[in-house]
Amino acid sequence: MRHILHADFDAFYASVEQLDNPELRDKPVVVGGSAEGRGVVASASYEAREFGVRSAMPMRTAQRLCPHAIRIGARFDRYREISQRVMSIFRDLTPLVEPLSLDEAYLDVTSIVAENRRPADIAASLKRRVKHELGLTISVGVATSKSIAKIASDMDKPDGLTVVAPGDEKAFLAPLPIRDLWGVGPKTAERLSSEGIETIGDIAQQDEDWLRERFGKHGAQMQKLALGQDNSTVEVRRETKSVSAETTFAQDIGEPEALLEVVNRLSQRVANQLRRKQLQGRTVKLKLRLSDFTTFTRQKTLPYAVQSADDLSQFAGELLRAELYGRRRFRLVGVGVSGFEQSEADPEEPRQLRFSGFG
Ligand code: DCP
Ligand code: MG
Ligand code: MG
Repeated sequence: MRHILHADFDAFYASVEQLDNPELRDKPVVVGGSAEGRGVVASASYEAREFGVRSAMPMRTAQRLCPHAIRIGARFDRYREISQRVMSIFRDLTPLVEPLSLDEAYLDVTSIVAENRRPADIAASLKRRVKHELGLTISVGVATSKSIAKIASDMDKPDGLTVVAPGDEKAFLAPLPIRDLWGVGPKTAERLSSEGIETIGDIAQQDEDWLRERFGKHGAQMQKLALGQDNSTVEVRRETKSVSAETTFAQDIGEPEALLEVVNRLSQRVANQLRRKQLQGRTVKLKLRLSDFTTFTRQKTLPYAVQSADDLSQFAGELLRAELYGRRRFRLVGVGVSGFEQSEADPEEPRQLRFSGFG
């Protein structure tokens, strides 16, 4: 049996702002873009939530619901810094940490439980340590699987600690709405609802063939989860050291324009990945394979880090041009980036604390 924790900061961005500026404590705070700029709420303090303000809501709506809320532009560098600190506290407890986003992670504490410590005590002491060292609260769910731990961490926010004891999984899940189940999106929830299935318990009780007919493999999977059967393991992600994309051609290519076009397309793909991972790198790499299968790379290290497709295709393109001589033809082209620095905050967002009351 596994013992898994899911830990998630309460009102992460908003709480960090309240931590850094005591004047904001106990006040409704929303972090996100301005109403004038059609911004949305990224995070709302629990004080703001009392007025119905929620994440992903247009800032304009938040402003209407809670006119005295204080809006602050996001400071991603600061949130990333806190995130790194909390992840290192988690890793102090166990190396088996799987971050899901800046503010949450799964922890596999099975081996610690084996040392005769109760899962609930492990979770409580983790919460204390985070509070003590970072001044912020996390909510923690404790269960025998990832999917249930995640649901549990959300049950008693903020500053929650919810333990689902071994054997209680099915009963814990039964009354919950189906959309709480892992992998059930709004569409599936709607289809299930139209068939009269509203709770996770309803799925657990359904005939498996009935679910399979309507939802295929996903139906069977949903039922397993609904029954509390989830064997997925905590995946320790290695730090990304490089990001790349490559393509092999059906027929070797020698034409410079066609090759540069491929480099552009690959640069676009790499840039998208970098943006998603919030990375930018100083070393641009080009990988080439000739028609005789000789494979080699060329790289260039820049004085500054790049992320955009334009920059990548420019530098990878330069590397490529230097290789286009004779009658060389290529089987494969790849573009990659390494030498990471964390990317700057979104330029749309002000980097400094900015206060603007709504009134
Ligand atoms: N976030 C965002 N846009 C969203 C949801 C979240 O930018 N639609 C950002 C801001 C959040 C952070 O991610 O602070 C963490 O997301 P959570 O879903 O964990 O939300 P919070 O931590 O803000 O609140 P909760 O107490 O519900 O966890
Ligand atoms: Mg959170
Ligand atoms: Mg979260």
